[in-house]
Amino acid sequence: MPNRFFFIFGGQTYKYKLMETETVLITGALGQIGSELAEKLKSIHGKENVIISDIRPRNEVDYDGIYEVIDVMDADRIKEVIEQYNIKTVYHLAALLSGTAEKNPLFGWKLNMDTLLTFLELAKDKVIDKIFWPSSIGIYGPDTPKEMTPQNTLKTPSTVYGISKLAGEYWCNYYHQRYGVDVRSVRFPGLISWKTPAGGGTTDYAVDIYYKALEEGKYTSFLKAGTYLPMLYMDDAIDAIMKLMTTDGDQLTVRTSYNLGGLSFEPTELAEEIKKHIPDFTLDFEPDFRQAIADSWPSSIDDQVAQADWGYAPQYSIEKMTTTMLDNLKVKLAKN
Ligand code: AKB
Repeated sequence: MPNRFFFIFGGQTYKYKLMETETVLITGALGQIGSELAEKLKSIHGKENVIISDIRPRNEVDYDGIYEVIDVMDADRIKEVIEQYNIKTVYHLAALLSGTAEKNPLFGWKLNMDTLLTFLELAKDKVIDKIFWPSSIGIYGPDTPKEMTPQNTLKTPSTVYGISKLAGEYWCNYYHQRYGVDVRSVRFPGLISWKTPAGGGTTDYAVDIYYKALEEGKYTSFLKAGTYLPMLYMDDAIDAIMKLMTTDGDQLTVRTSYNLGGLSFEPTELAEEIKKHIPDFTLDFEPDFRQAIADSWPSSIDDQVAQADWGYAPQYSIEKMTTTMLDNLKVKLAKN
């Protein structure tokens, strides 16, 4: 039987159902989200029940637990691993992000789309029970209201990443409506964390800046001053995944993907926070192709639906995030 406990926010009490122990698979697990989600899931399901996968050979991977090499384009290999471990829930994180996908649009589309369909088909055929799949603020485009972008509004993505995430959202909804597939999703903003560097996104500057602040005392941003984007600290992102995945399915009113807000800042504001810790830190700007992507995205997000349906409640401010990033990175960089 699953455990239950209660949490309170905004004066309301929410039931937070802990997961029954089960065997789970994470794809793209060596990435920014996967490396932290794996630790969280191990603490819930036990090390022996969390299978992480990525494309790198085992001997190049420093991980305490079960690791399987999976090329997510290989549907037979995915099925083999799922059957071998009797996996019931999949966190399908493998994807090309906005910057990388623009360099190879057709491959970006194929990787992001074909692999999602592989898991949706497995759920339709009842091989697996449940899927988590991240969407992104990249689904929005220049026609979208920029401030406090609502859950349902105009979406005209201008990147292949955004197109693939938007199509993926509609596929999730389709498989849920037509076949009853339990697939759940959130639209992540830029994610900030210290354990694993970000890889290939438009929001990556907000992670890179901390490394360079500590290593060199200066940073050259690939986005201009004044480029406000929605951002979220990783602990809040992992908490959101766990809350969404442990909510009773009948409480979920959105089966495309939930808007997630959190923080909204631009490079100069982040630099000012860093200067409180490293007074000589300097920031300059050399915008590249990612500026156009950032300009097409919202600057802040309205996430009232996620709050109402499953109690989304991020905790990190820009101040708390900056202190946490710098304290942890100092230790990490000293070890390297
Ligand atoms: C990216 O910048 O591509 C990602 C995202 C916002 O989905 N971090």
